[in-house]
Amino acid sequence: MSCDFECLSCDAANYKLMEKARNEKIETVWDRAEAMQPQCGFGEMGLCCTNCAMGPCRIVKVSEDGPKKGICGADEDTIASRNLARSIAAGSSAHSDHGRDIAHALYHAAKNPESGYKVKNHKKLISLAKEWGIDTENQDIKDIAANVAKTALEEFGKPFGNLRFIQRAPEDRKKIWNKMNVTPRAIDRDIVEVLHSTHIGCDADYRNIMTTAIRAALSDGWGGSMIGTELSDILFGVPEPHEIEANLGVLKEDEVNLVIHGHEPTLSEAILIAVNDPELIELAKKQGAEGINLVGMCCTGNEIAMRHGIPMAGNFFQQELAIVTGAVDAMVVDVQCIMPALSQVAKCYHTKLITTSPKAKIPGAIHMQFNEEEAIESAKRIVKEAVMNFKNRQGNIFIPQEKSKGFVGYSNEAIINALDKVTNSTAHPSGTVKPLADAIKSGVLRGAVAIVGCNNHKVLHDKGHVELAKELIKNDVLVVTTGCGAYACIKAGLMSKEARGLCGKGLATVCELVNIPPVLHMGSCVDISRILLLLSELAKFMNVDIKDLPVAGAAPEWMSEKALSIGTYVVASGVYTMLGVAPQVTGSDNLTRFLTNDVKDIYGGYFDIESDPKEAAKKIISCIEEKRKILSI
Ligand code: CUV
Ligand code: SF4
Repeated sequence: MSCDFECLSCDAANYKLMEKARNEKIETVWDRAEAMQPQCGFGEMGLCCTNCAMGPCRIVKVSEDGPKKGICGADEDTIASRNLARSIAAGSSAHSDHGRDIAHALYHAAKNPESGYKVKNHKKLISLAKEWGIDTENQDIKDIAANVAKTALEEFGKPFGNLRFIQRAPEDRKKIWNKMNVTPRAIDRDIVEVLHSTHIGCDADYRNIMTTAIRAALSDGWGGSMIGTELSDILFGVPEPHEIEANLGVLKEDEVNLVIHGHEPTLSEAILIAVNDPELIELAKKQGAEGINLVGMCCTGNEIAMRHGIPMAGNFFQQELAIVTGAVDAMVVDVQCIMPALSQVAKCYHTKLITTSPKAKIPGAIHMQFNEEEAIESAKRIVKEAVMNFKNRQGNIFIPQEKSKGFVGYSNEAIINALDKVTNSTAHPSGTVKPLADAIKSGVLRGAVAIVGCNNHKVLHDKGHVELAKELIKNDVLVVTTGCGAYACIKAGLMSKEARGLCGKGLATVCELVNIPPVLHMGSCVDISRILLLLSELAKFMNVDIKDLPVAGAAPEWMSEKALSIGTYVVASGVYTMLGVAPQVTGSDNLTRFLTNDVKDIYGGYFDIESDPKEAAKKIISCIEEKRKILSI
C-alpha cells in the first residue's frame, strides 16, 4: 500500500487490523482497489454497453476520434441512461425482494406455528390493516396478519391501480407524480418495465428512460422498502432508543463470537432467539467459552441494534477486518453487501463463513439454508455450527480496544414520543410532528439532513459521513442516519449525548430538552422509508410539499445499486441530494444535466456531487437557508 492506514480509513480500530492483515498476507478491499487503478474510463463515464451480443460497444468521449455511437446506433445519452436505469432497477429489486421476504415471514407468523415467528406489534398491524381497508372487527389477530401479508404481497404484481402507500404522500407530490407519469403501479411491474425498455432496440430517449427508472425507484421507496419497514415493525417491534456499543471492540476474546452480516431481519431475529437458547449457551460453555456474543454488521446489524440493543460491530469496509481479528467463530450472512472476498479471508483463520440464502451462495463458504417455515430451528443449527467452532481458534487473535457508545432506534414513533414528552400534549395533540415543525419554524433547528449509504474506497473510509455530520450539527442542522453511515456516526461518538458539545446553540438546546443525541439512528437502508414518511407528515402539517422543507439528503460514500435507487426516489420525492461519489453517468452531458439540474424544475429535488465534506456541508446549508427564505421562516 502506498500510504499509511490513516489515509484509507478515519476509524482507528482498523489500523492495527490492517497491519495484521498485511503481515499475514491477507488482501483487503483497499489492496484490491489499489490494484484496480486506473479504473476503466468508459465504465466510469457510463459509456460502455453490453446490452447485446453485437457489443460490447463503447463511446469515445475524450477525443474527436473513435466511435460516437454503438453498433445499433445508441448514443452516449441512450447508453448512459440505460446503464443507470438498469442499476436503479437492480437496487429497487434488492430492497423490494427484502420487503417481500418480510411479508412472507409475516404470513408464516400468522399461519405457520412451526416458523417460530410471532407478531409483536398488534397496534401497528391493526392500524395498517385499517389503512388498507382490511376488516379488523371481531377478527382473529392471526387472520388480520395473514390478510395484511397477502395484501402486501399483492402490491408486487397486481394488474391494476397504483401502490397503496402512495396515498401517504402529500397531495402536491402525488400531483407531480401523476403529471410526470411516474406514479408507481406494482413493484415487480415497474422494475420489469425498466429491463424491458432498456433492452436493445427499445427506449432510446434518455428522458423517457429516466421516467421509467424513476417510477421503479419510487416503487422501492414508497413500495418495497416501505413494506419492508412497516411489516418488520409489525413482526419484530417498532424500534425504540437503546444505548449500545459499536465498533470491532465489541468482539469478545472469551465468548463465541457470531457476526451476523447482511440485511434481512427475518434471519437476524431468529439468530437472536437461538443465541439465547439455554442449551446452546450450555454447549458454548462446554466448549470452554463464557457465552455467545452476537454482534451485527451492515444493515442487519442496524435492525437488531435498534430493536434489541445488539452491538454494531462494523460497516461495509470492516467486514474483512472482523475476520482478521481471528476471533470470529462464525460470520453468518444472508443477502446484499457481502463481499465474495470473505471466503478467502475466512480460509486463513478458523472462521466459518455461513451463507443462508438461496439468493447468495459464495464459493468456499458453508451453505446452511435458512428456512422461514422453521425459522428458529434452522437458526439454532447455524448457531450450533458457530459454537462448535470456538475450540478451533488459532493463536493469532487480536481484538482492537476501540468501541463507542451511542443511542440507536429512533423510529418516527420514537422521535415523536421523545418530542411529545417535553412539549406536553396540552399544547398540541400528542403524536404529531408539531414540536418538530415548531423547532424548524422558529429557526432553533435550521433544518434536517439524512446522511445515508455505504463505504467506497473513493472516499476515505467513514470520513465522508463523519465530517459532514459534524459540520451540519455545528450549524444547527439535525442529522438522521441509516445504513453504513449510521455506523460511521456512532463509532465517531456522534450518537452519544455528549455529542451535544459539538452542536450549534440551537441544536444543543433541542438535544438537551428532548434528551436526544444530535445524530439520530433511524435504522437500515430500507428504513429510509421512515424518513420519507417523516418528511411527508412534516410537509402535510406545515401545509407545503416535501420539496419546500428545509431538508436534504446525502450519500457521501455510496457505492451500491440500492443507493442509486434510494437517491433517485429521494430526489423524485422532492429532496436535494448530495453525492460524495459521482455516479457513472458523466459521459452523457444531457443525462448529467438532467440529474443535477432539469429534475429540479420537475420534482423539486436534484442531485449534487461534492466529495469534500466541508464543501458539501456548505452547499447543503445554503440550500436549507434558501428553502427557509422561500417559506419566510
Ligand atoms: Ni443496506 S447498501 S453498504 S449495508 S449502506 Fe452499507 Fe446498508 Fe450500503 Fe450495503
Ligand atoms: Fe452495442 Fe447497441 Fe448492443 Fe449496446 S445495445 S452492445 S450499444 S449494439
